[in-house]
Amino acid sequence: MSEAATFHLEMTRQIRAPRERVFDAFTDQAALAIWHCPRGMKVLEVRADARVGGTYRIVVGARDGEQHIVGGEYQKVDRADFLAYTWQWEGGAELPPGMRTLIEVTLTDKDGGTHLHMRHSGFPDEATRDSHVGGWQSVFNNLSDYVDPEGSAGTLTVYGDARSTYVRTVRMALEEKSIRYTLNPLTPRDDALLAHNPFGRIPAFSDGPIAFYETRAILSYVNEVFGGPNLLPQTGPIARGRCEQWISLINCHGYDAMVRRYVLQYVFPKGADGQPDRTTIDAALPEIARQLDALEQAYDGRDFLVGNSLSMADLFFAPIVEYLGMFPESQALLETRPNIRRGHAVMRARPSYAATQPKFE
Ligand SMILES: N[C@@H](CCC(=O)N[C@@H](CS)C(=O)NCC(=O)O)C(=O)O
Repeated sequence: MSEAATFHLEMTRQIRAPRERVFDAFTDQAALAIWHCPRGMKVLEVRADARVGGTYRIVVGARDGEQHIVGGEYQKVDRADFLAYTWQWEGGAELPPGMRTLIEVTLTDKDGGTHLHMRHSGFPDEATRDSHVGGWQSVFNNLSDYVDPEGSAGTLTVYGDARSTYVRTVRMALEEKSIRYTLNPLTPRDDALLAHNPFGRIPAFSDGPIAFYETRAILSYVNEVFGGPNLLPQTGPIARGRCEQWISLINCHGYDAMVRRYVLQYVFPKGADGQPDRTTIDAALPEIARQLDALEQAYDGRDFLVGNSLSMADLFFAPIVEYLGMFPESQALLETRPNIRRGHAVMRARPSYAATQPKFE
């Protein structure tokens, strides 16, 4: 190893699986083929002879077709406590050509599961070391999904009250992609939420240590790293731009008028005698009508807001339309907008809609 190579990174992870199972996931070829790559990539080839002096080679494919190839030699294999192996990228894109780094994995029993400590040493500089952090976090998310009896529900959490339209948008996206997750029903008033979103809004989202807030950002990540249907239009830049336009309209104006200044006035009435505040509602209605007009035209005889298949735009809009269908003035606005009603009927029929139906006590 190079003398100048003095930088290392250390990572820990609590994994809900027995130590033997975690250890074997590191050494078993078939297991490595399933988990040993960052989210959104695929292990294309793997060969592993996990004995001292044995070697391994893993070929990882990215979505864009690029391949990343890593290999090395096992230096210590103590089942199920400790594993050390060299790590060398072929091609030299991630590390200077030929540079070998060392990985040491220590497993201990903790809290009924396994505490994983990984030390990756031998980096030539801080920047190269730091460029490996996100990759390892993502790889260990895959490891956790693989060994945790809950699968990805042990790794992925959506934070937020199921009645929130934005929370439902994220949950529907995960359902559309058939991804298991855990819902932690924090409300915007929960102090605990601030640890996940400093602005106190829901939803927030975490994939192990990788965390996001803002619904569009969460969807971007989910769409890119998980398989299943692509939630962005695949028919070119005009369709993708249009999808972003409808999402932005909803985020910047639609939610404010339709939900905050209309629906929530009925749900949490703040007017005289506990009645909804008429002034706020009456001011919101013309804006809602204009927004619905634009969205009505977007369907243009089709079932979805953009093109002929579901996109993120539909996932943002559907939970709001559900609420608009519950109150008198918005019901009347929907009556005269048949495209929105037809689009919503199509959304209502989707399993992702039923699976995320909020309960009202
Ligand atoms: N821009 C945020 C908006 C999220 C948002 O406003 N969520 C609502 C619930 S649907 C909320 O947290 N409201 C509480 C508040 O405004 O204090 C996103 O896209 O996630």
